[in-house]
Order: sequence, then C-alpha cells, then structure tokens
Amino acid sequence: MTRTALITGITGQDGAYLSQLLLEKGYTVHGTARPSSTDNFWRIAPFLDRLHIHRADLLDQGSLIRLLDRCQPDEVYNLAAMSYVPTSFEQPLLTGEVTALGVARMLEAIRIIKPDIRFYQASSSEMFGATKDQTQDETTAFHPRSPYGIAKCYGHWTTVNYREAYGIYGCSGILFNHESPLRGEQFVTRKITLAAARIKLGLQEKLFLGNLEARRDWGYAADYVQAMWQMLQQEEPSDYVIGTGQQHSVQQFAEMAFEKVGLDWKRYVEIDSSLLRPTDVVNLCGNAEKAKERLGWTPKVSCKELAEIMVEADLARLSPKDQSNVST
Ligand code: NAP
Ligand code: F7E
Repeated sequence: MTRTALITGITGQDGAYLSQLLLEKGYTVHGTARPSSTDNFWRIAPFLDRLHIHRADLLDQGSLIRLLDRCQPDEVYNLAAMSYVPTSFEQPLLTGEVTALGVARMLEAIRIIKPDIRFYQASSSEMFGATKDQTQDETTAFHPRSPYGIAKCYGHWTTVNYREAYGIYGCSGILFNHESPLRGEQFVTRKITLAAARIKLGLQEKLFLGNLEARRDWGYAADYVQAMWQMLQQEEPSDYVIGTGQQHSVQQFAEMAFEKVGLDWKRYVEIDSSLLRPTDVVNLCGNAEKAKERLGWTPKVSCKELAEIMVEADLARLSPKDQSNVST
C-alpha cells in the first residue's frame, strides 16, 4: 500500500531533498508552505506537480490539526523552523514560538488526530554548543549558545517526552551541519561558494566573513535526508547523531572553495566584525557510530567534495551558456 508522508518546511533545503527521496520510494508526499504573498518553491519546482502543498504555519495550532486530519500521514518529518542562528539573536521570541513551541504544537496535533504517526524531529548539533567534548554523540550534554540552540533543545526534549509519556513513535535526529547547492545563501558555506564563483566570473570583488576559526562537521544534505527516513523505518524509535566525524574551519572551507576556481582565498576574504555572533559555537564534530550500527548509515560525500559540488553548481547557475567552459 502507498505510504503517505507529511513534510513541514518542504520549501527549505532538506525539504527539497527529502521530498525527492520519498517520491522515489513511492510515497504520497504532502508538504506545508507558509501562506505568503510570494511562493518560495524554487527548490521543489522540478517535482512540484507530484507534491501536495498545504498552507500551514507552525505558529497556528488549528492549521496543524486540520492539516493532519486532511492528509492522514503515516510519517511526519518536522523540518520547519526559524533555522538561521544570527536571526535567532535578533528575534529570540519568534524563534522560540516556531522552533521550540512549534514542535509541541505538531506533537499535540498528532496526539489528537493520529497517535500512531511516526514523527521525525529535526534536532541540531547547535544543542551541543559550548561542549568541551572533542566529538559529540547521543550522550553528550547540551550547552546551547544561541536562542536557536535553546529552542532546538526544547524540541528535542519534547519529542523524547511524547515518546515516553504517550508512546508516540518520535525520533530526534541530531544532525550536524549539512549543505548543498540548495543551501540558503546566508549560511557560511553557500556564502563562500557563491562568492568564489562570482569572483571568478568578475561579478564580485571581496567576500566579507566573521569568525574564520569556527570549526564545523559539514556533510551533504542528500546523504542526511536518507538518515531521516531510515530512523522512521526502525522497529523502535530512538535518537541519532548524524555527522561525518570530520571537522574543518570556516577558513579551510574558504580555501577549498577558492582553490576549486583556481584563486587564492587570502586575496579576497576580509573580516567584518559585525558578522561575529554574541556567542558562537566553535568546535563541533559528530560521532555517528550509533547510526552506523543500527541504521547502516554512513556519509558518502567528503567536505572537499561538497565544497566542489557547491562551487560547480554556483558557477553553472551564474554562467551564461557561452561561458560554461570557464576553467575550474
Ligand atoms: P531551511 O532551508 O531554513 O528551511 C526551513 C523551512 O522552515 C522552510 O521551508 C521555511 O519556510 C519553514 N518555516 C519557517 N518558519 C515556519 C513557520 N512558522 N511555519 C511553517 N514553516 C516554517 O532549513 P534546512 O537547512 O532545510 O533545515 C531543515 C530543518 O533541520 C530545520 O528545522 C533546521 O533547523 C534543522 N537543521 C538543519 C541543519 C542544517 O545544517 N541544514 C542541521 C541541523 C538541523 P519558508 O520557505 O516559508 O521560509
Ligand atoms: O555558520 C561562522 C559562524 O550560519 C557556521 C544552521 O543550518 O547549522 C547551521 O547553523 C559558522 C559559525 O551555520 C560567517 O560564526 C563566519 O560559527 O553557516 P552558519 P550554523 O550557525 O552552524 C546548524 C547545525 C543548524 O542547525 C542551523 O539551522 O560560520 N561564520 N563568517 C559565518 N556564518 C555566516 N552565516 N556568515 C558569515 O559571514
């Protein structure tokens, strides 16, 4: 029988990769988009005609209840969130409403409408924040460093609590940074790859960055949505860290991206102190042993390959057809 999935935040990076994966697996795929004057469908445009899009907002309990009643999904992937850390410092209360309480609203809707739904919560390595541990796994203590990280801790523990209190099949996927050509342009990897491509093509002169020393475990979004799906196929629900186990600094990522277009990053990157955060996270590196053992999940794409994929995609997007042979 055809399975039905609902993805909140289907218009985002992960929503696009996950919907593609679920369509390939034969699911009927529903997704939420916020009511707005301009649709943000560019990531899902290639297969939009195969998706069922509903207007719903994590801020509005009634819209979520009606949504579940209409779709009757077997699986819900809660990807919607205010996901950009700097904005969470500017709008901490809105971040809490969407990224924290939004999870409780979705789980309440599940409890009321269809408690046998399998639920995936998009948790984040930002919950580890100021951790002193060199690598982080499911047992590492949380010490969030932003309103976003704090809100994700609430979402994580709410998922755990609904599992323990009401027997809901809820999984919290603690995903480390994952990127792709579909990444929003404000996140540092895409900001860098887009700038490297633009500078190569003579469309930009400088790239302004903040903290070059911050270190992240960067993986490929297409690999990570596979793990989301696998989590919901297990007999018992659980929480999983998903990461590559490899760490690079922002500076190293810039080196790799500029190298791809044959340029020396040092000539183009400048520091803009206004991009520094009130508190930053400087040392994240995931230990995904549990996911490897129980799900058989391993990452396929290295950080260097990822930087190259992203630069290539940005070059292709920016290049007029007759310049598609720009030397890389
Ligand atoms: P993204 O590209 O920023 O997408 C976020 C999605 O949430 C968008 O579809 C957005 O819709 C939607 N949204 C925002 N506010 C909403 C609201 N009030 N009601 C309903 N929808 C709302 O994020 P992503 O990179 O795909 O990440 C997916 C999820 O994983 C997020 O929860 C993020 O916090 C989490 N996460 C991401 C990473 C990562 O490295 N990418 C790592 C760990 C966890 P609009 O199109 O209308 O803005
Ligand atoms: O920053 C530093 C910045 O904004 C990474 C979200 O998907 O992953 C993401 O959150 C690092 C930080 O991602 C710039 O200070 C330097 O240390 O790309 P980012 P993030 O904050 O790690 C987690 C796992 C999520 O869950 C989030 O939703 O890069 N950095 N210079 C900069 N960052 C930005 N954005 N822009 C700069 O110019």
